[in-house]
Amino acid sequence: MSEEKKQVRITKATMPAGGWGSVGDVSTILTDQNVVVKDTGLLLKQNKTDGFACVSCAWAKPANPHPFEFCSSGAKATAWETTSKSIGADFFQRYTLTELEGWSDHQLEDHGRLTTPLRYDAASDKYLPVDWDVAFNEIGAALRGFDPKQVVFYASGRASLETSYMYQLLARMYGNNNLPDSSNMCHESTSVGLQKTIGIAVGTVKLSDFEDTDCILFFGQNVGVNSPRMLHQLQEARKRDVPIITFNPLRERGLVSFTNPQSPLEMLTRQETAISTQYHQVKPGGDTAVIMGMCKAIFALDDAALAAGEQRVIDIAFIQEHTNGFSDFEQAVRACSWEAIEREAGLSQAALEEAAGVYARSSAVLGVYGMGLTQHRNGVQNVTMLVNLLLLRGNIGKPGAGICPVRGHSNVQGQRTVGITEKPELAPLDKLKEQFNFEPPRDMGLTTVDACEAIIKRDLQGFIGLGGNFLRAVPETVLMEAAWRELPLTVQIATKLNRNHVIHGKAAYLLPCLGRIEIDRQGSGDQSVSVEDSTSHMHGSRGMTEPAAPGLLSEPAIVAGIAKATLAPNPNVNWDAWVADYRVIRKAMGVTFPEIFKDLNERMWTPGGYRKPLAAAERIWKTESGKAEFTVPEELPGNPNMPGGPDILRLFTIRSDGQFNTTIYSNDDRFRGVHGSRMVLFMNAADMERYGLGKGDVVALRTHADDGVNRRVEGLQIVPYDVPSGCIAGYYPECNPLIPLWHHAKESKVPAAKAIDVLLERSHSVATSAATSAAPSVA
Ligand SMILES: Nc1nc2c(c(=O)[nH]1)N[C@H]1C(S)=C(S)[C@@H](COP(=O)(O)OP(=O)(O)OC[C@H]3O[C@@H](n4cnc5c(=O)[nH]c(N)nc54)[C@H](O)[C@@H]3O)O[C@H]1N2
Ligand SMILES: Nc1nc2c(c(=O)[nH]1)N[C@H]1C(S)=C(S)[C@@H](COP(=O)(O)OP(=O)(O)OC[C@H]3O[C@@H](n4cnc5c(=O)[nH]c(N)nc54)[C@H](O)[C@@H]3O)O[C@H]1N2
Ligand SMILES: [Mo]
Repeated sequence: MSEEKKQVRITKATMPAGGWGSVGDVSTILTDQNVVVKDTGLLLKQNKTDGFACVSCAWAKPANPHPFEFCSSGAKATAWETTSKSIGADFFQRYTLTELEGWSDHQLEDHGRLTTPLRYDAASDKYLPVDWDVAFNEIGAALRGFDPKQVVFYASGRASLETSYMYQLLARMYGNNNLPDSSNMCHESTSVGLQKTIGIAVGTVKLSDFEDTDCILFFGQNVGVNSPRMLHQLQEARKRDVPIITFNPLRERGLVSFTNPQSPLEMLTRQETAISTQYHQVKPGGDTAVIMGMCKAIFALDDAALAAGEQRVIDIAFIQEHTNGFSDFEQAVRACSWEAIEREAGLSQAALEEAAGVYARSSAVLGVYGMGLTQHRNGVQNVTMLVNLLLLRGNIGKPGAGICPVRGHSNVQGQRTVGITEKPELAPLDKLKEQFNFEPPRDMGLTTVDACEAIIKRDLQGFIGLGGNFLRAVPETVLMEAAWRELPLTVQIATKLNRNHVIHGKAAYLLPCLGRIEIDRQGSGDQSVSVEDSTSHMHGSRGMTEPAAPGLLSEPAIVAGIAKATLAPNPNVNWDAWVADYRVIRKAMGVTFPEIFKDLNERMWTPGGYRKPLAAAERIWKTESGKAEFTVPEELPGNPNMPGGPDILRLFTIRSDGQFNTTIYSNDDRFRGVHGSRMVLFMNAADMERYGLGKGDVVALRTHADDGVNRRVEGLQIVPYDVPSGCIAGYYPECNPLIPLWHHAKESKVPAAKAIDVLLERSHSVATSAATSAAPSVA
């Protein structure tokens, strides 16, 4: 293989998560982003009842917060949003959009906040300033000319409950349910799987369950980077000697050990808490097999207990009273061979028995998980398998137990709650009809994958993006980028410039908005907003810093601007009154969703937030049978979900600690010891030897699929890493050109970003740090 230019620097990453490393990291980004030093007091207001809800992850915000209730990831997100760097009309005068296409994700966003509304000018190939009213009127006129079914209203999980409520109403009054959300690429497997089995679409766990639990199972979630504040709960659990059993193909630093950067004593004495008591490096996609194995081991323990006349290991009283489908599930588990389980899980029977033994001895168990379960062809099944495991011992609906999907964007769960959904049955359409006197559309809307299919088929006319970087986050980059340019209209509401703006539709508008941390001044005074966290608690959030520019509008104002210019006037919806005073929006939300949002104006300031009603947490099962459902996995171990072969490697895409999704703060991945480049592949030493590769060698990847599309990513440098043999890891979004659009979860349609079958090839180019980081072609 090629011996080419090396730019990546690989160091030994031995520091614990948290610790001095994270402090250094935070000060670097505060300095780089020129965050005014007096504003760093801002961090003290992060996730506090009288402060602002962090714009990074959705993890729960406690009622009695730590003095510094933020983590290095949250501090970076705050610095990135409150940066004093900004770009205005002069910036866009300097560069054509074709030139900007050559910029990296990092370069585009690093220039700072967008400050002025822009409209694409084809003659100069530039974005030129446009007045807000002109932009709204032109967008409205275009939308009125389109077939409403051919327009998509995407949302990226960050906008507040208030904005999101207005946005879904805009789409429905316009005439569609085309409301895909970033959760379509994320925890949709959770929403589908949990709805089917326990009758609610969200987790059942709250923070106090971490105090009451005596065992935590941790599947496919990188807590040290993606939800670091949860390390406090894990550290406290470890201090009580609670076992934490982790399943993850990579040994992630945050799951190995943690030093609390907010504890002076721990920092000075360099104390570390070991987080995982067992660490099982499962093969990507092997979790259904893992859980099958654990259930099989539990049935064996139960058989032995029965034979010895001892107390049973499964909770038979719970199973009889609360569940349906147990005997079919039991049969399927008993019929499944250990040999098949071991092969698919990549773990031994002994290892799975060890994990099951701890589970069987524990009386209250939490099942925590993330993208490692959901972003697979069998992502929904992975989730329902975890439910099966928990149900076996009654571990849902009692203190210290439950299922805990760790959500991504800070309000992604809340957006679904207020009606941003393509599934009409999940929105209170009758209520909306009565409240606003219009006929809501009843047909199924487009998911993210459906929207991509429609765009590729040239069946879509307009795309409105409430935040996000859709084009960069979705699979099938090459076909998507080509089709995107032919969209008649793209409108992006955003804080920072990204690739989804420089690649644009024929008519294109870029509308800059206030971020959540900024003071939002409207007619009735400074406004607050609300969000929902991963544990279904609602919180108020107040902006604290001066807006990045005087001309910015708030997200509610932009949604209202588009709505007024697009829809026929409706006396029941006074968009202006909503924008003038967000309390009025919250009142309307309370009318639509009385059980959840009644008195939101007062309740949103409850310390620690207030929780929406969750039937399953009370052991009320809103399923068809009225019981919690055991489900038999459709794909038993032994049916791999993609055809394999000796030369095929299974790629899974991961995040570094230098990014928030497609926002790339830096090219360094401190926890994994990689510096200076994201164009890398993490590979097992045995595989490197098999392929004759050395550290830093440059290769290309091609997707193994026989659909006639050539999907390639060039210029990836090899990093030796402790990852199971036959599997490799690469970064998201750089590897997205390798994911076929059809390669998504059944039922939930979440792109299967964690198990892509690829072939390793000689690279045509040296290592790149380039914008697109890929030059694939279509055969
Ligand atoms: N700092 C920071 N915070 C973030 C984000 C960010 O990019 N940066 N993104 C936010 C968003 S939108 C989301 S959804 C969450 C994502 O947070 P996570 O759910 O943690 O998502 P990932 O980091 O993509 O992957 C999680 C882990 O899954 C493991 N994994 C991969 N394949 C498998 C598998 O088959 N089985 C198992 N058991 N494990 C597997 C990977 O090694 C990785 O450690 O984080 C949110 N928070
Ligand atoms: N291969 C692979 N692909 C993946 C994943 C993976 O693990 N692997 N993960 C998937 C997941 S879990 C997700 S959630 C998606 C993420 O997909 P998206 O949510 O679409 O992408 P982000 O990168 O979070 O969006 C970043 C942009 O949001 C805008 N923004 C930031 N703050 C605000 C704000 O306050 N208001 C507005 N209006 N705009 C704002 C900025 O312009 C910024 O450039 O990607 C998915 N794609
Ligand atoms: Mo996500």
